Amino acid sequence: VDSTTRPAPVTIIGLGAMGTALAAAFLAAGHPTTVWNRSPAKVEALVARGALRAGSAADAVAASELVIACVLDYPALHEILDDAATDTLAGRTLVNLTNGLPTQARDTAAWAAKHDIAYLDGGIMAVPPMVATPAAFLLYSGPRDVLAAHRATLGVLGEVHHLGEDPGSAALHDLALLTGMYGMFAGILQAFALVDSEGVSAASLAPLLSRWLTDMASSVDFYAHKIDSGDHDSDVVSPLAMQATGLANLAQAGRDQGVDVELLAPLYDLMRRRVADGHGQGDVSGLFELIKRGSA
Ligand code: FVH
Repeated sequence: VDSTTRPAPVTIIGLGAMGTALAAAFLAAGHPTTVWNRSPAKVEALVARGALRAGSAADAVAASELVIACVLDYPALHEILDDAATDTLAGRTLVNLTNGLPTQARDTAAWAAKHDIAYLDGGIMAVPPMVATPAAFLLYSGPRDVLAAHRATLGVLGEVHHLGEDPGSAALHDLALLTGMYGMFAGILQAFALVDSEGVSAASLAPLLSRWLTDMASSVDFYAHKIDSGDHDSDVVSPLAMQATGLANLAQAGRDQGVDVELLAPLYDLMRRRVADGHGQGDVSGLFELIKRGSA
């Protein structure tokens, strides 16, 4: 907001861990902030910090031109908005930061268009304590002019990334980023279990694991280039056959120690198939060719 503009009013629907963090961020930035939650008790702490209490979802919607919803899932969103609040939303902007499927985002955009509601779909790439810090970024998709009109306000929450006019695009990218994150979580937990089997604490492995994963994050750009070019067999630093042997060792070590290694079993199977297809000297990025065919 520039010095001539007062912070715009904003309504937050859904005060779980994330909705509460969003509302707190707007309050801290001086925005008149109206809040509503299915379980009314969750509004109290925010009201004590200056938030305006709405008696119903429709009242919350009526309080601001910009309405931000962040609830568990799309069925919850529609449960809240479809009856009481739809008419009130007409002529306003709904920014939906609820996690969901691209198809749900597109269906909700169609519902919004039918009711004259300007609609942006979004994904929050932050956990609640990161909201409104430089580490937070949010993905949006939907009409460019709608985002432009509210960019300054939405910028309070974190860096704004517009992924195009297709309303499903933010959800698609959100799910892709979460896919990468959960793959990493699986590896982290498996690593801790392996050292635990020999009495090594998680805390003592953590600095080494953290450093290694940070170094290996450069694989994202390295593999992206190979995947986009379709060439997995040139400029190979770590051939797949060698990696398959290493992966077999870590699976065997786990089994020897009584650790459940099933999380990594599908990856090992993919590697074996790719090697059997004649790509043993190719890169691990080549597994993408098996995964994308859905033949895994
Ligand atoms: N918290 C996180 O780390 C992640 C970060 C990235 C984005 N996600 C997504 O944000 C959405 C909300 O997540 P949350 O952390 O706020 O989730 P909860 O604390 O579990 O709160 C859920 C809220 O949804 C309300 N709710 C659930 N079902 C209904 C329903 N049928 N009707 C009305 N409201 C409903 C719930 O209300 P209540 O239980 O307090 O009455 C909370 O307000 C989510 O999509 C994450 O994937 C968070």
